[in-house]
Amino acid sequence: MSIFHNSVDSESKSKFLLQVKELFSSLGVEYNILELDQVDDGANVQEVLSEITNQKTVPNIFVNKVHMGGCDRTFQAHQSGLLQKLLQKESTYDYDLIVIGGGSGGLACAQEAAILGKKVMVLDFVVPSPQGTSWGLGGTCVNVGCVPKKLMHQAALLGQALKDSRKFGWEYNQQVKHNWEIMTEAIQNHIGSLNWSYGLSLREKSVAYVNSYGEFVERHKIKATNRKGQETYYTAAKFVIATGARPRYLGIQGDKEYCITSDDLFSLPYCPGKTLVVGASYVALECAGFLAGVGLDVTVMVRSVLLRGFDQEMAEKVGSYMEQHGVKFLRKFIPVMVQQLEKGSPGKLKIVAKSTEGPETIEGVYNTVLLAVGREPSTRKIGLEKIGVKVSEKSGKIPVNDMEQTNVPYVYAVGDVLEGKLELTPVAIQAGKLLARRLFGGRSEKCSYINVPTTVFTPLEYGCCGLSEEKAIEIHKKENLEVYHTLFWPLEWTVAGRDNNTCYAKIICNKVDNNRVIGFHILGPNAGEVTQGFAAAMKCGLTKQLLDGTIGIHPTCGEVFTTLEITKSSGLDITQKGC
Ligand code: FAD
Ligand code: NA7
Repeated sequence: MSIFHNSVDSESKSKFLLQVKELFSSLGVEYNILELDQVDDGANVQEVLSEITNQKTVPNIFVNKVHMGGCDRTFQAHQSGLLQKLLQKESTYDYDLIVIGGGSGGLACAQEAAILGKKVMVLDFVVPSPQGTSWGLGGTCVNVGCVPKKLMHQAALLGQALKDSRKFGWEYNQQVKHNWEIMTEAIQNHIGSLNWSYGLSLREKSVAYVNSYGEFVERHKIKATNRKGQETYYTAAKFVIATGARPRYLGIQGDKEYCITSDDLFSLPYCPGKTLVVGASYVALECAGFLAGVGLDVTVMVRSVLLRGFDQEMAEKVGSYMEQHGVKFLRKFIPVMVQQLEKGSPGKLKIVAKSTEGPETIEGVYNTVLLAVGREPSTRKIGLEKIGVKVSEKSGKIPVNDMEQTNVPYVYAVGDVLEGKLELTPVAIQAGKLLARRLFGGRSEKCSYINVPTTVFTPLEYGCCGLSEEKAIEIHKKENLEVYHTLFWPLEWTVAGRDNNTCYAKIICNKVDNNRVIGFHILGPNAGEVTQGFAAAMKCGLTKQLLDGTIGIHPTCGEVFTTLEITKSSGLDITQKGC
């Protein structure tokens, strides 16, 4: 691509050049700029240019030797798809796009690019866990993440519903117990059907799916190695890295031999029994919650705080509900050794842990030790160094600009591999889809990583959107904020005789911005369902006044947000009276 320009041009003209450069960069196009006022025969070139193109202004742009015009014409051509056609003309690559990783982000991007008429390949390969677990197409969410996690959470909720049901008149005499094998088999069958439908969907869209491990070997070229070790090479004009992340290990004696991670738990062919969960974030607490919910003896070993990064008031409430409902917490301890006492399904493991605050060590015996101590992005063994893609040394994550483009223009990345972004399925999907539309569909929308809602599916669910109270204070200062909150008692819990001062709703408002809601937090049943709608409202600029003017749906949990009156700063009592 060639752009002819004058470096001394007015600010507005330079702005045009900048826009064109940004467009080409976002499309991964390499270009040359000739500053006409900085070369000896610039004036002559300018004259010849105006003769052959009938255009006197700069920037004057050529794409693959075809005259495009100025800034406006280039953008029009991008929108109509003409620019992409011209760019493609000279492509000698096997594919327009190769996506490495067939998970949430990779599949979304590949399918969208194929819908837009591109020749696309996806490589997806699961390296078995140290325990030997592997799975099918679709990535973490479908196989070892959101889907089996939510289904196991549902199994636990049904157990609670069974207890409640007696109060609602259900009579049954059989002894109620949970069968791990039946649950796991049913969930795995459902996952199998999802794997199959992903494969079908790729075929329908003519995306080439290769079940091989992909790694870069040189510019625009990858090596794909299948299960049998056979190697095939493919080239593409553009690449998307969507390789996701895998559970981290502790690096202590016995961890890889004897411990399992979330990669193994959801297809474990036997009930894990008495379980120690190491870690205190998202994954750890969710797993601890449903394991306890299906009747197991569960202990959580916490290094520092619960749910780091989340609102700490909410995190502590999540923990205290779990504690009241049978989960034990060992706070401020880290494991130092895991030893096998007995083989079996499950066997028996001895774990030694030391205090983070002093010399104290403790020991415990468990059937299963589940490590949930964070996730390592799968970026270290995919040849990124061979093509010069920068990776954060510390985190292994890939820094990208606001268009998911790495420092190498023809290489993009989405999902869990991204540095500083959220590790959530809908985020990966949105980023992947919008990236394909920008690259091949003449669109310009970027993925917004702001006000992304999420829910922690602990026994009492925690939904949130926007800032935690700590972060809001850090950014906006305490004096500029008003926090409204209340405890509430879901109607369904009243007859069931369940805790009446446990569910909690809180919003954080920015007083100097029209009382805009900048943090939304709910602890209660169906928190995810409640949070989703309010997240849309926050995208539209929700304020306290708008919430007050919204009529609630009675009787629901969500309606509590339409009647919030008590501010935290008032110190007034928020407990619900009566039982
Ligand atoms: P992935 O979905 O991980 O896909 C990457 C794929 O690439 C994998 O199949 C991998 O095997 C493959 N791959 C890796 N390297 C290569 C290679 N070199 N060649 C070929 N293929 C390769 N998110 C939510 O939004 N809601 C939830 O409730 C939720 N729950 C979760 C629960 C658990 C236990 C976990 C672990 C995660 C959860 N997440 C949840 C997070 C969510 O699963 C991830 O954010 C999402 O899957 C990331 O998508 P991705 O496309 O970046 O990567
Ligand atoms: P996170 O969110 O990275 O949390 C890791 C947890 O593990 C956190 O509680 C850590 O404690 C703890 N941790 C980390 N290292 C250790 C060691 N060495 N010993 C004990 N405890 C440790 O990971 P998750 O797997 O829960 O979730 C990752 C993403 O996957 C999440 O965003 C979801 O979207 C899905 P700390 O607070 O650092 O003391």
